[in-house]
Amino acid sequence: MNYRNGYNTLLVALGLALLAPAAAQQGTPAGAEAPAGQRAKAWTISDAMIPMRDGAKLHTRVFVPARPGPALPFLLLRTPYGVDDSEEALNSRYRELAEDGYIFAFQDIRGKFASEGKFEMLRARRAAGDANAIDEATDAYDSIEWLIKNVPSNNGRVGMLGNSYLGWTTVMASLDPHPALKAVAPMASPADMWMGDDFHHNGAFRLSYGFEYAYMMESGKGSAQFPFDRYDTYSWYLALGALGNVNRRLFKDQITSWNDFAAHPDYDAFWKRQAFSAHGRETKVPTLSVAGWWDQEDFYGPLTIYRELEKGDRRGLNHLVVGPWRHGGARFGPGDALGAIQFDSATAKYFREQIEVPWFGFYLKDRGALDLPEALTFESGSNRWRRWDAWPPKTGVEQRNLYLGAARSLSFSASKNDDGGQFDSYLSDPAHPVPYRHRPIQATYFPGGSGWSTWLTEDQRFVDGRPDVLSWESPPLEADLTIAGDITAHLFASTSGSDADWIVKLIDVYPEHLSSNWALSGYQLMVANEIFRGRYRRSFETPEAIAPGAVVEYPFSLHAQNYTFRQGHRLMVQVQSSWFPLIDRNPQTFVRNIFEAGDGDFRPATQRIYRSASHPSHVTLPVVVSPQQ
Ligand code: PG9
Repeated sequence: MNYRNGYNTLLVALGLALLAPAAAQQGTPAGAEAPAGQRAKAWTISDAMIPMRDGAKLHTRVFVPARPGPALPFLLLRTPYGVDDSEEALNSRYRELAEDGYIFAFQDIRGKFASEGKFEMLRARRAAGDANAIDEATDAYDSIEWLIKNVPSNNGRVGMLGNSYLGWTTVMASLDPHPALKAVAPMASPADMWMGDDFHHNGAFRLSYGFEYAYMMESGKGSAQFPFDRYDTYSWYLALGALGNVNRRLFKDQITSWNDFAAHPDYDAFWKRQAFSAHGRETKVPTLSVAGWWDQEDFYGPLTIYRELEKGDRRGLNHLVVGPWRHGGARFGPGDALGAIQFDSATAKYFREQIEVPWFGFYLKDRGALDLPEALTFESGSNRWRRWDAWPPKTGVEQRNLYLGAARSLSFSASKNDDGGQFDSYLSDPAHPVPYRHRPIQATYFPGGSGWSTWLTEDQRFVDGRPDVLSWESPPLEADLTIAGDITAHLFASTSGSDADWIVKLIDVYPEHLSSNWALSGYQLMVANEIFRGRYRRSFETPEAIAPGAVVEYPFSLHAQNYTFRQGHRLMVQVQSSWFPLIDRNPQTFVRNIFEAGDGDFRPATQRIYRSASHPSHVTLPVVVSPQQ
């Protein structure tokens, strides 16, 4: 990928503007003429500084279709990445919606780019009853109020959408909605940064993302890349050593989010306050949560938001769509492939044309009937869309345990053998952590192109042969096997250390002889995965050391999937104890706060994975026994 393409990919992945926004003029009313360079044929573009209730003004760029026509609804996108500043960007990323006829408003959130105020990473909701407080919901409310009063020819209705951070500002707005907010479609919104989204998974710190993103967002008002001195960040992070070196050598306490990571290693009030919760309220704004099965940043988020909103959805306003996408992958391109994996149809285009356009058309323009099931998921492998009346499905699915067996076998029958030797073991050495994707590991959003966005579909054979990665494999399947719903790992493991990370991957192994596509012969495609940090086995709030040598059960979610393992393919489970530098290295010696561990605390440990009758490590699969549609 050349530099320019890589740069565009980076920007698109983030939902960023293609150029820094033109300086906004204070008090410029929407509808005023934009400078000549920005004047567009199809749109009248104007900048406004919209006043919030506390006096801060937020830069907003408004695109009104130039051709006179009926009054139109707004689509509002609130971003920390700089507003879309060109007609071309609008027409490419939001083309289907733009062609359908909307007034678009892109807004820089507080403290970013041309907006006033202070940026706060994922600003927590204001305390109930505090009338003077502000948060993303009040900023959205005040913006909507201003837009419908000041932009001519609007129909008084507003929709919100956006990917990831923009999805989150959308979701926050819908919890305390302005009455004009009639529908939202948050894509890949995070829900809980400690439990399962960008910054941690089950408390294991996402080092490369946390470090690079915090620097990108908080080293200035715009976006900046950390200046790595090398291409392969694996060796850079390894050379960095203990996490305390970040502030000592680099950040000097100036990056707020990094300081928060270090001050709040456990699941304390800081993370709980920030996490998404509908607080038992009735779901009032129609919400279409959009997720990607191979989202490398926020997959936990949209499914959690859907689940939370469902609890208060008395009027059937809450829906879920999951496609075979990477982070934000439904927003652009056809979506017919991800990395080496083909899906036989243009899934992202289908979403934009057949789901998103009708969704907003129905709620904002009173158009048509909405032919949308409760949940719509793309079933990769068989490569077809499935409609569900509940997610996860309540009927037609049977929970079946896939057991790790002797001689690295994998089957649906548990071992009957209970002698003490029923385990496999490996040495996990923090000095040689397992790379999470093949090296060189470019910076996450490296301008020259990065493997980040598709790493979840990488062929796992690149680690299969390592002595510190164990694989268990089934015989070739005699018939297709489809799963739909939540997958759970139940690991029985011991460590010679006093803390440990456990990574479990569920993998589809393609047949060795695949003459229809040699590039996929023997391919190991990760279908589900997750990490569990052993110290949190009893409590996410209060970590505890693990007794060396004790066999401990670790049940944890590998999240949801809808996938068909084809006849002739094999199932595989892989287990390892590091995933670097995606996840920081566990010292494997219990220390109260890993951000304060010294270099000497990092020690090798021998890990045992048990597969006996009394300690039957397994993965529970939601096997479809009678498909709905
Ligand atoms: N995954 C990104 C993010 C969202 C919210 C907080 C931190 C990071 C994003 O793509 O916006």
